[in-house]
Amino acid sequence: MTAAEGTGGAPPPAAVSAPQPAPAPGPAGPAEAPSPTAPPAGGSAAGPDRAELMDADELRALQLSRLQRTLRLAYDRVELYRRKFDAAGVRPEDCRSLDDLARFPFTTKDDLREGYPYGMFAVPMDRVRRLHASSGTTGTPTVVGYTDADLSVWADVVARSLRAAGARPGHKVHVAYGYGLFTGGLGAHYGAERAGCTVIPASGGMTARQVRLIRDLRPEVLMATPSYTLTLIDEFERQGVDPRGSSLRVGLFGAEPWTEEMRREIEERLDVHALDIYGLSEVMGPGVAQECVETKDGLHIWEDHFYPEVVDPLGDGPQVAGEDGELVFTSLTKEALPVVRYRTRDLTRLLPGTARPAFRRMRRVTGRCDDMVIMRGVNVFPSQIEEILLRTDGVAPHFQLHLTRRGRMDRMTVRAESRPGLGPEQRAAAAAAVAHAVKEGAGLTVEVEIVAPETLERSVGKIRRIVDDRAAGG
Ligand code: DLL
Repeated sequence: MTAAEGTGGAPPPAAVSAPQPAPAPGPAGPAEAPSPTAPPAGGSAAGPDRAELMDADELRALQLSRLQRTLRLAYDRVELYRRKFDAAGVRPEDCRSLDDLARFPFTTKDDLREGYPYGMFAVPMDRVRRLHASSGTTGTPTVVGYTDADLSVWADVVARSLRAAGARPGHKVHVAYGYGLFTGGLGAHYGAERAGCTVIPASGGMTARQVRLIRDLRPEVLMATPSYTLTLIDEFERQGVDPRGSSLRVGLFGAEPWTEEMRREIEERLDVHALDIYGLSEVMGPGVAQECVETKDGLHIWEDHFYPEVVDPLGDGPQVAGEDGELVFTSLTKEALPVVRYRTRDLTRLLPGTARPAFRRMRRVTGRCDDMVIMRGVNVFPSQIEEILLRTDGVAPHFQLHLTRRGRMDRMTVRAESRPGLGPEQRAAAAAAVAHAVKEGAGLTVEVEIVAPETLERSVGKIRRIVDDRAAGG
């Protein structure tokens, strides 16, 4: 379904229209206020908030004052920042324009790990109201903290994201992001409440029950990873129910890379507007950036809270203007865990704003620097393989990339499921077509196995696309 088309059936009220006008900011304008993204006085949870109505100059001025405050907070309260700023020969007062930020040192996940668990916190623990943590599958976990004000800003930006996606007060939001230390579930939850919606806190897993809940409780909005959404769609079909007939109209999908081809697949099979939501726990959680339903052209970054840069992923080098690179964020309002030039490892590019003109957009994240597989000198991202698979007849969007090593030779096997009802010959033909397209498109020779439907591992949360057995040698 494109933005221009209807939602099919009887659409819920204003589920896909642009945000409704809200009263202009009061005489105090967009100056600092206790909750700067709350709806303007007299406004409603349905309309854009104060910051969304700013023009670019107003936004830049607000960003600079917030940036100066953040740098000061980081320097005064967090030893690691003080050390790094001193080593780089910069002080908070050296930041007189937004461009001056480039003089400050980057922060990495390793810095957060070094400070584990609370070393990077800028407030006393009695002001920290909640903790979240990364899973720590790749080393020491990282812990992030939020003050009351941080939690309120987070709810505001997720509420703003929901509105941008077309959700309205009174809509029911089925949250299938995991609840717990992962920021997805609770982040979505409080944002949906802030937006005046009714939350269904389903969390991940128990898929058959989730489908039952969706059928019975009739939510208009789904928040889930794109891969889990596919699992839900398959379950609808397994139960003999047409997912297109569900009450769902809009989905906010994120927490993992996905492609335009996957958007098309979800929109066709579920009859929803499938929109991208981005975020990361170190910077906040979901709601750092959101795609608008009326344009579907990448994600507007909520720049009044998160200042973006894109830099050369391979070095500390200068910004790659207007080009793909590594996304870097500086928090502008966070209290408990301010981050200065945090390197996300996510690859994207910055674009001018469209549906929210003052806010820059980021193109959808195609992958993380860490997810890039280098095979015989060729770089390839799982998202490139996803695009190819979804363009191949008979191939379902469930796949895994299996890496092995024989001698000194790396090999990749693409394992993908066939669509139901595909015979052995058609599967072999599909495998050959995929291998050919990967060779043509990515320059890589791979083996392709098209396996029976329902044989690959299903995701409940973030999907694991790469199984790397190269160290095991087999
Ligand atoms: O995944 C927060 C989140 C929850 C975002 C729900 C959206 C929806 P982390 O677990 O810290 O936080 O993982 C952050 O996930 O650096 C990206 O690599 C990836 N990621 C998040 N959103 C997207 C997206 C949450 N829309 C990491 N597209 C990030 C691609 C995404 N990758």
